[in-house]
Amino acid sequence: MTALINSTEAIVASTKDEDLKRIGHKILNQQRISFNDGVILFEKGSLAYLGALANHVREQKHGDKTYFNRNFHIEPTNVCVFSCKFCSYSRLYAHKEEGWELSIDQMLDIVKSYDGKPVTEVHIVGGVHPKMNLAFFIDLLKAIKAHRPDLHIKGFTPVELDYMFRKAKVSVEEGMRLTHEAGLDSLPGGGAEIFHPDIRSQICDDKVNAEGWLHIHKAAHDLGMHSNATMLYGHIESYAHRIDHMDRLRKLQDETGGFNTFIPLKFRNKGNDMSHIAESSTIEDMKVYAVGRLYLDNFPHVKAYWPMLGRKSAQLTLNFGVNDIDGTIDDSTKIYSMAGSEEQSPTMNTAQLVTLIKQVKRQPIERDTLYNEIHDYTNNDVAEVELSLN
Ligand code: V47
Ligand code: SF4
Repeated sequence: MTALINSTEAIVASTKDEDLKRIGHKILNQQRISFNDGVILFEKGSLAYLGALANHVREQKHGDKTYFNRNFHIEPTNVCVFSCKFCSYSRLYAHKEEGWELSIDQMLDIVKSYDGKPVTEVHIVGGVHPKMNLAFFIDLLKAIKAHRPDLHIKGFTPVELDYMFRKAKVSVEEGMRLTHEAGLDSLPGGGAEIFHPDIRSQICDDKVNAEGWLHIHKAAHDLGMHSNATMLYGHIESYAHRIDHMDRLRKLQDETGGFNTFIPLKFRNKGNDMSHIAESSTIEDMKVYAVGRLYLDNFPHVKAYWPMLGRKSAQLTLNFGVNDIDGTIDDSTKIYSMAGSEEQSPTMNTAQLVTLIKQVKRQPIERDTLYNEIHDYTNNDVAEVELSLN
């Protein structure tokens, strides 16, 4: 690793661009980069330069450790009162017969289907159904916890929570307290999209705004809960909009320290109202991960969500700042396969994921939601990994 750090110093020293050199020195000296620095990195940073810096920071924080978590998803419904232009998944209430809506018993059956399996987390997220209210979700949370108390429930974006709290006429703080007491352990990162109103008004005009999203995460952090943050990139946003998004996250993280993970989400263009927009290149994808790692100096983890990005690109991100790959165990979420991800059947078992990480000489570590290490697979071969699952 020392050789790598020295080689990063050499790359910074040899760059001809004075701005990039200045920013590179800041990063090597562990100084925070500014808003303008972030924009400059996007504008002028080559893939090699950004990759070297992001990998340097990644290895300083985590060495070769690459985390994954065994979880499963529940999508209560794809019926949604909102109409985000990038969404390929939702059905309006008026067409609800084209969608699905699960009862509490049906969702509990999904949880029960994992009985005896070594999953540590359930991720619950879906559309905003006008009839699924706060009381319904409180009953769901209680039912899951009664059945399997050790299962960490990561659920509901501020889009869903804002709607259910407003309908139930409770404040954000009260709503978060009620859901937390019922069993909600942490919040996933969805619904963030791009915070800046100039973009948000064009792609998801009618759902919770940036302030509302951040308020709900802050209320969760104030209760001691942790959460993630996503950024939907690669559509109509500019570099400055991306940095503005990260800047708002960085500021809240300075205040609360409650975010675990930043998850850039690549916009996929199939079957939605933004299909005319070309998808970003793999080079651009890697740059987003790298700048995310460099700008969000107070976020411990950066995650690639492979069902959306594809396996090979996810592997590549491990050299561009990423230290976490999400998605194992029948992770059959529909949101990406419906939006045109190449992963039409997004399932990968633990042995496959471990192999994927080892192929690029990183250290596969199973974690729980809060990044407690469960098992280091470095010295297990694939056959042993498979055996350990039986
Ligand atoms: O908020 C919707 C995105 C998100 C498209 O916290 C799209 O661990 C690309 O947030 N192209 C939901 N993206 C998923 C999500 C998530 C996923 C995995 C892990 C975690 C976590 C969170 O999906 C939405 C939206 O930003 N999305 N449509 C699309 N066409
Ligand atoms: Fe509804 Fe979420 Fe789709 Fe927006 S992204 S339409 S809030 S399901």
